[in-house]
Amino acid sequence: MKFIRQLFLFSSSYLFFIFSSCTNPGSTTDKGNTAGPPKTEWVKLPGKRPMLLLTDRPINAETPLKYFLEDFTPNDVFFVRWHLANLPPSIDSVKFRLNITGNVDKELTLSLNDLRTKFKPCTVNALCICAGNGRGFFTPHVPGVQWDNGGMGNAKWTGVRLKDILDSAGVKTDSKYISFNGMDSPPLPATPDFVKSLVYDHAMDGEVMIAYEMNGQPIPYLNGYPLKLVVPGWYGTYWIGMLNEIKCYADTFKGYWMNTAYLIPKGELNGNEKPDSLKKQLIPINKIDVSSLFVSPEPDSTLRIGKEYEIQGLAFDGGDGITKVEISQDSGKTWSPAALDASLGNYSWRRWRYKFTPVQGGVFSFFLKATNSTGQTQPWHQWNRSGFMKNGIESLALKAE
Ligand SMILES: Nc1nc2c(c(=O)[nH]1)N[C@H]1C(S)=C(S)[C@@H](COP(=O)(O)O)O[C@H]1N2
Ligand SMILES: [Mo]
Repeated sequence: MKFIRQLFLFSSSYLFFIFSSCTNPGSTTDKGNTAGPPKTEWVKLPGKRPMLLLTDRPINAETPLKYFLEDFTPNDVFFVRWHLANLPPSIDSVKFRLNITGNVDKELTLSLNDLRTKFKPCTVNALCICAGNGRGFFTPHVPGVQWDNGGMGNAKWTGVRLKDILDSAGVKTDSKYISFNGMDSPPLPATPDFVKSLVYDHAMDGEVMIAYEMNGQPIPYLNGYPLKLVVPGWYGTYWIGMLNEIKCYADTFKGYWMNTAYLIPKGELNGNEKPDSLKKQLIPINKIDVSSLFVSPEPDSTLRIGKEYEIQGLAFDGGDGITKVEISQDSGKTWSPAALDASLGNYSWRRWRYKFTPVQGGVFSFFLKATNSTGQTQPWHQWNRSGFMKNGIESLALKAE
């Protein structure tokens, strides 16, 4: 028997559980493609359809794989990832203010109405992917939230350019770092607040934005209502939700979530290192690596001999643009191209399709590899101690009868 948990956000940020004995609303095959721990616990979060629960305090929940057959991930199944359990019980859209302080000519306090009316709106299609997405597939196993492939989503983000906001505060040109903080807070004073930073040039590149809409709707509470920093092409850890504090520094910004957590081996392709010889030099995680995955048919599907199927999936990178997706049916000796859907922009994921007709019974194994416009592609094996940036080549085994 599978359970759905109802999770309510209770006053002053306590969570309150009600266990109900509903049966599993989705297929039991929503569990990723290769190994990895199967997720069998479903959760009904406020404003969401049933999703797969990873942890409940703080809330972490992933998107069932079947929703990745759409160009954009619906807001009500978009994955949820928080580090700190204390979320404000409610946010007043009229009283809410975004503050810009620090190394600026004039500190700014902006309402949501100011953002919508005083600045030029902009829109980008972009993938938000957790750095730890796919961590559950790492061998050897690494600690951390054990995501399958559902710790990501593609959305159309609308808001204002961060550059326009910083310019309007008169950010000083000797600024080195800009930091971003949201309204979530640690339940224990010993836990550092979740604050991230970007170097000045990146923050001012005209692409980083402060979004107030996701897929044409206000950002859902659990995805960071009312404002989310959108850092196209970079891992989700920088996409600060419930954003209400931006600070400019003439000096270096230092903080636990920049200098201790979310680090990857320096100068190594795909963040690679070996369990028995860990790299000594580490740097903050940054741009999304080239990767791809199978979405359909799901791994334990049985195909009919002689029938034509369309294998479908996704490929993405940090914004250089996916140019090629290939499938191998002979363990990588030869590769054939999959058909790419039209590009939705380089920061979006790109869907692909591959026709396959099983001519006889048995098990068919497929391997998948994406390449981007700079020629970067995926390695056979990828590993690091934190389970970040998963991009080892995926396989899919399908049975035909
Ligand atoms: N304020 C705040 N913003 C945050 C986080 C957080 O814990 N607090 N988590 C980050 C991480 S690691 C990810 S992957 C994305 C996830 O965004 P989502 O929950 O909207 O899918 O939010 C980022 N923004
Ligand atoms: Mo993340």
